[in-house]
Amino acid sequence: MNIKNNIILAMDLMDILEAYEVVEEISDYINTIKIGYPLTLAEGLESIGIFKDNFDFNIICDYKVADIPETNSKIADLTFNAGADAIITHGFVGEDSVKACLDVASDYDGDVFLLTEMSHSGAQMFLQGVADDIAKMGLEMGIKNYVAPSTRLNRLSEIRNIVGKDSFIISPGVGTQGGDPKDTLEYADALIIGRSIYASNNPKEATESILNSLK
Ligand code: O7M
Repeated sequence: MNIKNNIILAMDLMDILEAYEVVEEISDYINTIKIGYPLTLAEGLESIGIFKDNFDFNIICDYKVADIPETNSKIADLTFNAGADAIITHGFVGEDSVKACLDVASDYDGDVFLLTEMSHSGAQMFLQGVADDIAKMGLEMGIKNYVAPSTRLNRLSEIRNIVGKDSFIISPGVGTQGGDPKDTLEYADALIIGRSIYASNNPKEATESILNSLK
């Protein structure tokens, strides 16, 4: 995926008009947004089409899909049918569930991002222990796109080692959760950034300041 300035806006505002205003303000700097449950549950799957049609952005749907294969297929089908370019799936549910997302994605010529380890501290309780195996499974399945945390660079670096330099890693936890943009890009291909931009008083300046910090 071609991600302008290596920044993905995590659009977790729950009002479509507010979300639209923020995106409009920074649309010179980004071409990719991540839409998750907050906006989708508040405003519907139509949110995807609104950003796709008006900005022609890449839309990554962060539904952290984690169900049995049959249910994953339904979720992925609805998501791509609504205009998404990519869907994010959990890996801990196992190969058959992840494959269900891959199969639907290929029908739509879409992408799947495999979530390995998460950025919050609770991820260390259970998920961290299997994250390397999730990454290895992804590699064996031929998956090219991964999500790994910017809040623990040692873990991000380890996951990069596993998936290799040809894989594409996007990394959340930058800014508000403590991850550093420049350091993260040593290992990741793009940053997922939410509140540091959309909750700022001036999203455009906030984005410019992040871009300056990357120089
Ligand atoms: O920059 P923030 O903290 O406001 O937002 C981070 C976004 O990334 C938000 O949408 C989270 O749901 C998401 N995220 C994490 O913060 N940590 C993770 O481990 C994984 C994700 C994510 O995007 O998963 C795919």
